[in-house]
Amino acid sequence: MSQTSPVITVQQHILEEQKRFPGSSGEFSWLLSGITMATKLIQAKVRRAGLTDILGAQGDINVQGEVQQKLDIYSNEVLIQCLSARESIGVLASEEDEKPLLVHQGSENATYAVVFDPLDGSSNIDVNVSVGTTFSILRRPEGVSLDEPEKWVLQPGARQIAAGYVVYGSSTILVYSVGNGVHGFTLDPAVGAYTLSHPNMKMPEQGSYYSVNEAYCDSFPERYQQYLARLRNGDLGRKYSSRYIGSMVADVHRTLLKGGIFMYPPTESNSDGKLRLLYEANPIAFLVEQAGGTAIDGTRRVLDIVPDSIHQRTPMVVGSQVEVADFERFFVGSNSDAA
Ligand code: AHM
Ligand code: MG
Repeated sequence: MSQTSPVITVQQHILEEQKRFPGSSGEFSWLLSGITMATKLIQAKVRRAGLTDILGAQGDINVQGEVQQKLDIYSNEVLIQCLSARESIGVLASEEDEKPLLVHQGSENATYAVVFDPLDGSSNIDVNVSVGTTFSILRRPEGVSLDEPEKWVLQPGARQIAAGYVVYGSSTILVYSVGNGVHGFTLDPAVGAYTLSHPNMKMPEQGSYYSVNEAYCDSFPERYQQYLARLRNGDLGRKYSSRYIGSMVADVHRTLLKGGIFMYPPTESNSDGKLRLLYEANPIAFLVEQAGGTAIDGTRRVLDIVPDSIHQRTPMVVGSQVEVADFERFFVGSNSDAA
């Protein structure tokens, strides 16, 4: 950024974006400010992990069957506290909670559901590796009442009206879209403001990294194994290098900036992969498409999947156009898709 560039905070940006919606009342920007506030509180705790008694497992197992870290629980509570005070929000659905929460301020007229993974990659917390938060915003479907919270969130990702993530990495960055491009804001810790640093992010058409947990390669369906061999062999016109952090948000953020492909395929023990459709795959797919990339579940567009349960998982293949198109083209007609 040159010294003469104007400083644009995320709040200013959201207000500008909102002008595109005629008659908008400001409640949507108020909602997003709840997310920015919560993620600032989470990042403050993440930055002090190790100094405070916040590292390690809480001892409980969450609805996904995974050990909850103390920071998972803290992040979940902070998001719920910051968002349940926004009267436009009726439903909150978290990866950490078994059922969607009908927030008590939700008036009859509440319009939005917010779906989130409060702390993605939390098994990496204890070793100072980047973690993140993902969020997705949906409008309450026509005719659905306040006592049917599941129906608020069981919608295909194509209906998201906004989505984003925050990476708590070497700096804290918030990346979001309301369907008008993807924009990144780096948190300036000196003033506590998210400031526009990556306007209108576009994925390169092709990258040179692939990102997948290769330790599971033998249990991927054959087409994934063959595709990885194509990347390694230079069949896409270049030799690929591998990068895998094990925090989806951080792996996807790199893929968004540098191009390439991120995959979490089906495995023998997990025929739908590991990542959750509502909390992880949908917001990421929304952002990747907005940035010019592609997101599929191996065969279908992620955003077209109609969910039937709130914690359902999906395989994920997301990335630059060239890599994902090759995956699709090379395997058209392949009958080796079974996990
Ligand atoms: P989490 O939401 O419980 O943290 O799990 C999701 C994480 C992703 O961030 C990451 O891509 C994946 O789990 C890593 O899983 P694996 O260790 O099987 O590669
Ligand atoms: Mg997660």
